[in-house]
Amino acid sequence: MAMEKTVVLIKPDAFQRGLVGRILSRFERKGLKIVGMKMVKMSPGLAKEHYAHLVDKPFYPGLEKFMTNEPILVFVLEGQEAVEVVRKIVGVTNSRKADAGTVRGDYSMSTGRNTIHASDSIETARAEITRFFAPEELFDYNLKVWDYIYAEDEKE
Ligand code: IDP
Ligand code: MG
Repeated sequence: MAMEKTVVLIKPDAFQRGLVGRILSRFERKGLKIVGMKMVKMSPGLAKEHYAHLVDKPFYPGLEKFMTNEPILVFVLEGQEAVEVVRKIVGVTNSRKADAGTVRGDYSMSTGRNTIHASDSIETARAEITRFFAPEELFDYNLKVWDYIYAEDEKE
C-alpha cells in the first residue's frame, strides 16, 4: 500500500455530453483527493507525446484531431494505490466491454469516444503529472475527512 498520485483527463465528448460533473463526482465520492485541476487545449505536439505508444496506429490522426480540437479537463488525484483504484473506476478502453459501474461502462459506447483517460502505471502517472502541471499548480493540503476514509494504519 502506498500513497500515489494519478492523472485523469476528461475528454471533449464528455464536455459535449454534459458528463464532466458526474464523472468528477465519482472520484470525489470514492475518497480521492483532488490536488490539481485545470482546463487545457492539447497541442498536436503534446498529443504526440501523451499518445506516443499510439502514433503509428491507423486511428492516431483521428485521435489527435479529437483530443486537440476542443478543451479537456486535467486533474491529479491522490490516495492509497490511486493509480489502480482510478483505472478500475474508469474501466477498459473499449467502452462496450467496460463493466457496468465504471465510467466508460456507464457513459459510453465507443473506444475512440470513451470520455476519460487515466494514467496506467505509477511511472506513467509521474510523467503525465510533469507533462500537464507546473509544480506550483499542485497542492499539498490536508483533507480532513481522510480520518474517516482511512484507518490509522492506512494513512502512510
Ligand atoms: P486507455 O485510454 O484505456 O489507457 P490506450 O491503449 O492507452 O487506452 O489508448 C489511448 C486512447 O486511444 C483510448 O482511450 C482511445 O480513446 C484511443 N484508442 C485506443 N485504441 C483505439 C482504437 O483501436 N480505435 C480508436 N481509438 C483508440
Ligand atoms: Mg493509456
